[in-house]
Amino acid sequence: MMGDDGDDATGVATKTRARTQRPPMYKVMLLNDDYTPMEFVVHVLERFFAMNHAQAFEIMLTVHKKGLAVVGVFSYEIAETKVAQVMDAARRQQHPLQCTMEKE
Ligand code: TYC
Repeated sequence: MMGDDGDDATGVATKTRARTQRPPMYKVMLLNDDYTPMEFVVHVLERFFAMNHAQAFEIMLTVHKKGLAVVGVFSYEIAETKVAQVMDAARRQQHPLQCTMEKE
């Protein structure tokens, strides 16, 4: 019979194996702007992305110099939550900081 690990019409034995599906992952990115204080960005990275001060400072500087940086990769729901937390904190402090997500 044709199909999984059978002979196909050419007589060549073929095998197909069900592969484990991994859930799609999403990059969470921070965007640079001219107004959000550096200390606020560092604080956000420490608070919502579990970074220590040195890591947070380094990523903040990368965003500042390059325009954006990936700050983490998460499942859809976690990524959505992180973006919402950052955008909420920025809005409450009236900073224009932007955070977005993109499928990996
Ligand atoms: N460019 C900002 C400044 O000079 C700092 C900054 C860094 C803003 C990272 C946003 O995602 C950002 N105050």
